[in-house]
Amino acid sequence: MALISPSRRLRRTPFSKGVEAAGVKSYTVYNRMLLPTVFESPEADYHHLKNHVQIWDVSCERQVELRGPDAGRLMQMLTPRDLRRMLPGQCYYVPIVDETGGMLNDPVAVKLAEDRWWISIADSDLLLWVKGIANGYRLDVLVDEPDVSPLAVQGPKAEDLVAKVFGPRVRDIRFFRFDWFQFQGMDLPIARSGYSKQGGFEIYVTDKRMGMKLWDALMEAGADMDVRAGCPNVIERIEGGLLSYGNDMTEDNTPHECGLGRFCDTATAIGCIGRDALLRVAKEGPVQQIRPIEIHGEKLPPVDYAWPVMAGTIRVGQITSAAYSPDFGVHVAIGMVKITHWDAGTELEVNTPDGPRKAVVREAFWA
Ligand code: THG
Repeated sequence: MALISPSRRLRRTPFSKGVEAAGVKSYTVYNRMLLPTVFESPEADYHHLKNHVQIWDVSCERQVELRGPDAGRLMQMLTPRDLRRMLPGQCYYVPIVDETGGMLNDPVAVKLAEDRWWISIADSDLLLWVKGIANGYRLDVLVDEPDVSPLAVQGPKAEDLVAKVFGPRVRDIRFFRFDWFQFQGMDLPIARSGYSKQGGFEIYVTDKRMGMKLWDALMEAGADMDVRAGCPNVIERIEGGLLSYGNDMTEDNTPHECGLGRFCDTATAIGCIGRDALLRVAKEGPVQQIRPIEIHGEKLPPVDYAWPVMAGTIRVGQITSAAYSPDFGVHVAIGMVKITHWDAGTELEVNTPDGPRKAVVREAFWA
């Protein structure tokens, strides 16, 4: 592929210098920002992530901040997940839907205080939707994108590394909770979360001028742990069943089709936009749903269009993410499959750019 032309529209991050010094080999664009995708190779990065610890520049997980007396009310209007029991210090994975129940984003909501929230967004222009709702309903809330850039520390040695820099109190942070820490005068929320199944933390860096100071401090503290720059790894995240908005689902899909029905409390999420539409799909159930799929044969190229999934001559779904997994010895994939063919064990065929391949619906790759 050709190189990408830098410009002001394609935002660099507070950690871009560190990423470049570490020898980043490729980027993607996410929320109009650079997101590294490969350092050594997808396979080498994968093995390293599963055995050691990596520092990820995930600044592209931009925050939509809600601030003011109506912040909580607005947050509940945006998601069908019931937020009534959510406390400051908690993070929730929340589907965000439009008035038809179509997925607009699948962010992590971070409750900083009753009147202050961050929505840590996936790749869609959610800020515009949220500003539109806030203004259309005349809510008493400020909505903007603050100077906040998440830096993730992921891998089995992540806790030891983050504790070395921020102290042993990080060990007490539970999954999808955060606590506040200081770094050179900056107040930072650190959450136990991240876009991998290897465990780790996300540090929400609240002053871009401090980005490289923190990057360097983590690299230095991790020198004896084989710390490396890394990034969300396509193989590991498919094995883990982590969805990618814009790839695995779009505004054409309901949360139930995405397997996110467990994050929808349509009966109790009063005031949520799209609730009526979701009440209907929750009752009837989806007729297609996301499934883990294994694909056999020689190594395939990255998925840059939906690969048709066939049962004989009938199209019964599509593959939206796939990568060869060294640990499983097959391609692990994520696809949307019709109800008639979605049971684990169902044998199918995928029309890949390299021709037809045998495939099997799986229960999960990750236990
Ligand atoms: N962290 C933060 N912001 C993000 C992401 C993140 N924004 C973009 C993108 N990732 C949003 N999408 C996801 C998808 C999956 C998860 C988090 C964000 C995730 N899922 C876990 C799972 O499915 O096993 C846990 C879900 C749960 O049980 O609550 O972590 O990664 N800050």
